[in-house]
Amino acid sequence: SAFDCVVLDGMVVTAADVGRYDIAIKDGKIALLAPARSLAKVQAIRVIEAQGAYVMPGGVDAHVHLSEPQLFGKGRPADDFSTGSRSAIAGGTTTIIAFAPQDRSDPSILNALDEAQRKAQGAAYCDYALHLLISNPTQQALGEFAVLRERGVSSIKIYMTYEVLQLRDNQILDVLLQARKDLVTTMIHAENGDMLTWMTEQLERRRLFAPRYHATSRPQILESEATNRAIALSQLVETPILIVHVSSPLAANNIRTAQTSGLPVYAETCPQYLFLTRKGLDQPGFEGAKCVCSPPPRDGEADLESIWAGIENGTFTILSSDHCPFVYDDSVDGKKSAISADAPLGRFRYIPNGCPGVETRLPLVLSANRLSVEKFVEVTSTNPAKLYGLYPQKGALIPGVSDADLTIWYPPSSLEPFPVTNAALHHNVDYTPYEGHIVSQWPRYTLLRGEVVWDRDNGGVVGQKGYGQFVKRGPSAWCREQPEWDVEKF
Ligand code: DUC
Ligand code: ZN
Ligand code: ZN
Ligand code: ZN
Repeated sequence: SAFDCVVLDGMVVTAADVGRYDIAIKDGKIALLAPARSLAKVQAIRVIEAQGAYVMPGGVDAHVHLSEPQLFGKGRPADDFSTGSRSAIAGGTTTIIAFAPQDRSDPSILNALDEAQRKAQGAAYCDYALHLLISNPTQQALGEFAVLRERGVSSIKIYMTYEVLQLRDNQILDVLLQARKDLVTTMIHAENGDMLTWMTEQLERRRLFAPRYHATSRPQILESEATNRAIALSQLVETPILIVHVSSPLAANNIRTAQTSGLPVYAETCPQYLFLTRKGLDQPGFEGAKCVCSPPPRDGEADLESIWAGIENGTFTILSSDHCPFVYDDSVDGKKSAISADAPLGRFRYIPNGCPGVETRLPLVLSANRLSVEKFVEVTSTNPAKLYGLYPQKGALIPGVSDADLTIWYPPSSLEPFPVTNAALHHNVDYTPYEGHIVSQWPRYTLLRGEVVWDRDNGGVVGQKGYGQFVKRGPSAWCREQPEWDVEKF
């Protein structure tokens, strides 16, 4: 047969263009993009009729937590590489980048990488890459950045908060200088950890323990201060940074100002900062725990609006899920771990920080009908691929070059709008913070390297566990080889 698969007459969307095309697939790659209906009669093992439907490069979700040990607080992580990646393909995402967390007592970072690769091996439904999460930047660990690069890991994440993860500014500078040398991209969780500890003490002294005080404990100033400091540190070392999961309009403003002055500062936001507000933390009883993530959902519509605007104006380079799933009801003997007799609504400091979202990311954002479809593809697929060195294998539809990873939607208006329900999702989590949100779009098919792995109307998840492969990454498209950093120029 000439081709393995042809997709006919879709509205093919890339970051640059929308148009009616046929797509032919051979040996897991995009083989041809041809005028609509011109491939209607070619031989193919499978033909997918996509008339009027958006056809996009598969989603790339660059921020997913799977199979990580619980590092602080209480609660039980919910997804492993198998259940998390299954959820990804059901929501149109074909590549995820997950974290390999360094154990703080380990002076090396290579054990973390081995461990994550071992957990993912044979388990994944989608392709995956890894970021190294560094909590102890020893001389040994810094010296291993070159090995990371050889092993296809070109990014790391560090934290400015959480007592067990937080780096001091001098440690951040060490990391950034090494990242500059080895063309590694540094992702920074920017919240001021000391302010958080202090605010938590202030609240607890007043016996204010309920889930809603999670947001009170982390006002925007924690995020905007740390964001400014991260920018200053990267400016000193003259190397790019990426601020992850930005929730605060104040922080977004700081990032925008840095970008306007020409600094290589990139930023990520997430659906929780487009759709959730702190009202979600005010639900009765312990329900508010379902919206506990960090940074927290902000005050109201105006905040959501300014995060949308930041996507439109380019402040945010990427839109990731920060899928960080924990079991809501982790009761043992009828008691949830974050609830005690003296705090019947639970103690916010023990509620693990994070919500699930790898499956709902694309449908929620596309259904909001707020971004142009090109912008949607740019921030959910093309830019994450470029930023993290996966492009143009991922995030593009370039014949002969790109993997045949596709998300094929229903023709617009052909689905009756329906509410998101956790029962219909494919993760291993007992809730979604988006329960009841109305969506009007959902992926009809997801193709990974030419194979249909999700067929919503015919079997659902039809891909095989273990079909997903580890993808080695090169340096970021926005990283440049630079001369040695020179302290004397200051
Ligand atoms: N940071 C993340 O990236 N995910 C969840 C919690 C957090 O603090
Ligand atoms: Zn974080
Ligand atoms: Zn995260
Ligand atoms: Zn809601």
